[in-house]
Amino acid sequence: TSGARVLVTGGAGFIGSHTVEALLADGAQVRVLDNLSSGKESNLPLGETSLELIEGDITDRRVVEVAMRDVTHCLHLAAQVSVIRSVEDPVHSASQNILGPVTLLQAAKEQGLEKFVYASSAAVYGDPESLPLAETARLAPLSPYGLEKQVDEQYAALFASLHGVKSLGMRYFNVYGPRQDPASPYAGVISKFVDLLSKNEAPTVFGDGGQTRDFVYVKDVARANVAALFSDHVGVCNVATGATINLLELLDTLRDVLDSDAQAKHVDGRSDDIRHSCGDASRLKSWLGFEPEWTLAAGLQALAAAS
Ligand code: UD2
Repeated sequence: TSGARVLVTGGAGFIGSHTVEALLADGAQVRVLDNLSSGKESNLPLGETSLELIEGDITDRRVVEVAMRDVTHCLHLAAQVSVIRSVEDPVHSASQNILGPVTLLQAAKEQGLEKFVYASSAAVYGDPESLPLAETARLAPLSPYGLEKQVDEQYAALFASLHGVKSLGMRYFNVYGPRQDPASPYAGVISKFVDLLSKNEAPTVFGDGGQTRDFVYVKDVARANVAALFSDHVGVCNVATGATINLLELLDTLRDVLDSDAQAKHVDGRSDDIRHSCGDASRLKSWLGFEPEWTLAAGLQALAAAS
């Protein structure tokens, strides 16, 4: 990593800011491009001399050209991150989540980057036919957001064959950890439950709570991103643990961690909800030599301590 000059778009956001910290700790020079629509300056150690912040939008070609100057690697995370908003305003979502990556890929080609790593999502799979989900599974996204990520993967593959841009798309499963704002449009169930239980308020469970998810701690995701930037592997890769927990078990664990006895309210299930999700993590391990360091219990403890 030393000698690397890395552009991180969305670096002031949840996954981005943890990855910026990991890159700085490894000795990289980091430039963040963020429009601060959901990211925050306070997420970044802005006093560090190896860190620079450019405030601007990924769909602005001139801004992206300037941000890409002298860069050797790029991690593209900036996006319209809300699945719900992608349904309500698919035009804005496509502009950020399709034109954004295309703008970055074109700049990556012109800059001759060593590696372009970008955020995809488990949302590309839709409702799984069988579990765990390997990267070869059928893609059937259920939202504009998921479709945008699928299109991004196709653009990245095309830029590889047309122009030799080396890229790796990271299909994140359910990421949790500090700095995921419980009030934000992309807040996951863990940040909401931690927020409510720590105030001793009742969380809401959609449906019977038997839904299962593959939760990945954000510091592990940050390590996977760094490994991806400096690996020769190209294509797509799940970022998952291969293990799952259901919502009722999650609530039990959280009650222990937070010393709360708040009972959940059950309401009707979300019509768009997926029952079970679990990622096959074998490619993550074989390609990136990656094993999660954070058990769910340890991650929840750390999140509770930071909240
Ligand atoms: C995740 C991703 C989303 C997309 C999608 C693709 C997060 C935050 N979201 O959505 O971006 O990639 O996967 O499949 O990682 N729930 C409750 N009560 C609440 C909130 C949620 O019961 O207050 C349930 C919800 O119905 C679902 C589960 O918890 O069964 C997880 O919900 P989520 O919103 O954290 O994430 P998910 O898997 O829908």
